[in-house]
Amino acid sequence: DVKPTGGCPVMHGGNTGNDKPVTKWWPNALNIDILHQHGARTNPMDADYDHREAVKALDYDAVKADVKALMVESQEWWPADWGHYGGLMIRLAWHSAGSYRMQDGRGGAGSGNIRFAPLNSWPDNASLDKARRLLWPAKKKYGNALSWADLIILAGNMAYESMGLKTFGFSFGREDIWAPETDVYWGSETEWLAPSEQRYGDLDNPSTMENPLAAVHMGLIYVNPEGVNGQPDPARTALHVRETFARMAMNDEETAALTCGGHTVGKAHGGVAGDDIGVEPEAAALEQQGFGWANADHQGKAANAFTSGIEGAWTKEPTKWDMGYFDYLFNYDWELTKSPAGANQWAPVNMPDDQKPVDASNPAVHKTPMMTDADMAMKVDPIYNEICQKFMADPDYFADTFARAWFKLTHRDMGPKTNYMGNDVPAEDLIWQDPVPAGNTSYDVAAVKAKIADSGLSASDMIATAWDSARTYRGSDKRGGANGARIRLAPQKDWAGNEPQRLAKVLGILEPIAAETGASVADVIVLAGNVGLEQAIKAGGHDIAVPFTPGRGDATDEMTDAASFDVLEPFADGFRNWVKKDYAVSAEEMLLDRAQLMGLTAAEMTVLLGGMRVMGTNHGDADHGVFTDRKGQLTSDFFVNLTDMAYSWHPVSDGTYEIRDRKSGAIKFTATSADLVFGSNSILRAYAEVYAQDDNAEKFVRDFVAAWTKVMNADRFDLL
Ligand code: HEB
Repeated sequence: DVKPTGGCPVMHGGNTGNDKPVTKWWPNALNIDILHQHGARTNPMDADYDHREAVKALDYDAVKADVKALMVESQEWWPADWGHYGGLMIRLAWHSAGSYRMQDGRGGAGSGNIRFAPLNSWPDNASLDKARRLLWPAKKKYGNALSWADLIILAGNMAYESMGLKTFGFSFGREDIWAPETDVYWGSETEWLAPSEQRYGDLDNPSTMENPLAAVHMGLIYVNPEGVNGQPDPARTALHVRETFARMAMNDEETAALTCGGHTVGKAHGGVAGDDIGVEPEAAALEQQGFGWANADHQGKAANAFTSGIEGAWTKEPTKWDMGYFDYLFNYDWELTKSPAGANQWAPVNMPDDQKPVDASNPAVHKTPMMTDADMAMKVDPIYNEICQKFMADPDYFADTFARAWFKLTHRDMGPKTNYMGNDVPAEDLIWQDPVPAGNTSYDVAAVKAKIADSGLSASDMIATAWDSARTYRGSDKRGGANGARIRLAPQKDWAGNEPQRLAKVLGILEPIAAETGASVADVIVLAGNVGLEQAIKAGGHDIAVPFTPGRGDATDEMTDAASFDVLEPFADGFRNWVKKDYAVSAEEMLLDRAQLMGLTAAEMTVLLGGMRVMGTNHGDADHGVFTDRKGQLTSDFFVNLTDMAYSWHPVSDGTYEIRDRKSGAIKFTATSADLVFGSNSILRAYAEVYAQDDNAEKFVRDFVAAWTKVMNADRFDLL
């Protein structure tokens, strides 16, 4: 009779907690799991569930009416300020969208990630758990077709509509995830709201904030409302507002519009001591049922809620879209004070009682309004001040600028307009949508292929160019990709990763073919890649066709916000064995990051990399990782040689490796870490073995073609 040891009467067979992942012993191992999130195992929908089809069946007007109605249905368990949940819902939508950062496109409202850790428990998201619970009846009623991601943004829009702003538009179509995102780097701090120094090179130079982060502290959406590290100084805060908003793609005017228009409604909550606000949702006791920040002193009164610790409204009528924010900010002097909860905030000097807003629970009492340090920045900073003057002189201009910036904020990560759904989709093309005109589909694909094959271009030139044109795609905000052929425009045509000289040569041959045949350049680039690939497949002794779907369009310079494409520049491309320069992050980590953004699985990443190597598509035609004696043929040689014990592997001084014949000691191949990681990492090695096996030589080619086609079509939302 075997008894469990350790005194515990119950066997702990499963590793059911979160504190001891099996890989914790090797913190430097690659986190391959980021490639396998959100699959069929987490998604509870039927296997054939098609979210876009479901959304099409939604009664948009009924949903909007219901969401609008609930704004003013105050619930006793969390009463609405002034009987209107608008402010709270707008903050929910803003914080949901505001985690977006343009450097890697991660974060943002597109996936409903605010339901999960860590975002659901960030200190900055206090009380937003209540907002989502208030929306539950609408979610419950409309079901699958109304994703949380859509509902949260829609609630922000309906809040504004209900308070008198004409919004610019709304799109349905965001699809929810069902587990926390594990790929997003939110910072390395181990403490909430750790001092900002931990993520800046120099706190006085906001551009030194660690990339791709876009918030001044761990657990905040943007800046500290009390000032840099909590020290009030509006001029200094302004510089950080500018940087954090720029990192989410907002210019000065958009930033001022959003801040002023955001704080035109609602209030901050800190009228009671915050000592027992309670723990965040992920840490809360079972009986809290997913709520955090329990607010023990709340006593069912709106005015007793504690959220940020700052207290007060920004305007006289906080449930109305009006010019009240500017009236207060610019018609009064403001002095530094403390909220009842002890937070730094600004108070108006000599504001008569009857000019003040009333208490959120008791209309008989007037309450002093406030400005945060970030609001004061709108007045103190000369650039923001000038923009505010323009807004004050022209309220319609302010409303329109705000509405457009709000639409951009809440839709920026949805990709091209073809993804938009519903009856409020704006007709206007917006430059940040990276518009691409519809392409021709009625040309003779076989004839174009024949012309390409006769053009004299090498297979490797064609494959590399198609790859370069497609590899910019990132699922995080659905930007980049081959559609539009922006590889022939600035800035992409000059990126070092695109080998500008060779690119110009290849385009000089492909562009006339497009002009002659009526195919878009974008299609011809991809088709040429397919032609090259089919040649390499044939040379390798297989007969497998590469699928192609015509219809890509060609964007122009006018359709391209060139500066906003800088963030899509690859600093490394493991698939073409290239790094722009030496980085603190390893080549294999950059490869993994890119593969995740492209939406590849580990097997797809593996098969693509191994296939690209032997076809001779390395950047600059470098030899590293070309583990074959028959370069140019699509074979599984990379994996066969990688796993062959006839060789030994040796680091050399420049950070590369030599692969030597064990017996003779002769150097057979050279490699980078982005090659050898497929032999050293136990998970990647498992995939490498699959493709090295004798029985999988043909599967290798099939899988390569499937993964290649996935990359070429990653941005073909027009086919959905
Ligand atoms: Fe905001 C609220 C801060 C931006 C919208 N804000 C709030 C608060 C704070 C803040 C502190 C309070 C909370 C509580 O409840 O307590 N913000 C802030 C900052 C910034 C901002 C710092 C940067 C500058 N906002 C913003 C934006 C927006 C907003 C952009 C939109 C658009 N907010 C908002 C609202 C509110 C707030 C609506 C209210 C809420 C309620 O009512 O509940």
